[in-house]
Amino acid sequence: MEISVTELQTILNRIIAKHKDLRTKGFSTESCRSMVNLMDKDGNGKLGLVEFNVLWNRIRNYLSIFRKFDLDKSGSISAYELRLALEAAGYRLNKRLHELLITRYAEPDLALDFDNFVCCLVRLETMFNPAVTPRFRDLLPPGAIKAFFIV
Ligand SMILES: [Ca+2]
Ligand SMILES: [Ca+2]
Repeated sequence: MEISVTELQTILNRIIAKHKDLRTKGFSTESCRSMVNLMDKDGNGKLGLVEFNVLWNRIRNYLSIFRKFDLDKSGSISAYELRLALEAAGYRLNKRLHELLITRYAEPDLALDFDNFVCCLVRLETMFNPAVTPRFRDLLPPGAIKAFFIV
């Protein structure tokens, strides 16, 4: 079984629609495409069962982090909540990257919807984990990731 970008979008949106407490407009085609690109180890442009399972386990983990750190129960993650959530997920980011993430992923009210929160974490996890996408790391000079991301 292989899951395409469109199929992934359908699956994920069907699942998150059941969680009424989450603020989200649903996963966009673009964010599903980047998830497929990031998880697609064999490079066939689709997610096999193993690749999908890895992604799904991460999303479940992100969902529990999201709920735990949505301190005001707004259904979204504010800049302050994001910092706490990312620290809980093991990321101690410098101020610059934190602000970059907010600029890139937050809605106009500066809070992250659930789908953007997932994209943000998938992206971070990929940047930090050389086993997932060596391609990204290859673009950076040695030591750049640590220097940039760690406080
Ligand atoms: Ca694949
Ligand atoms: Ca909140």
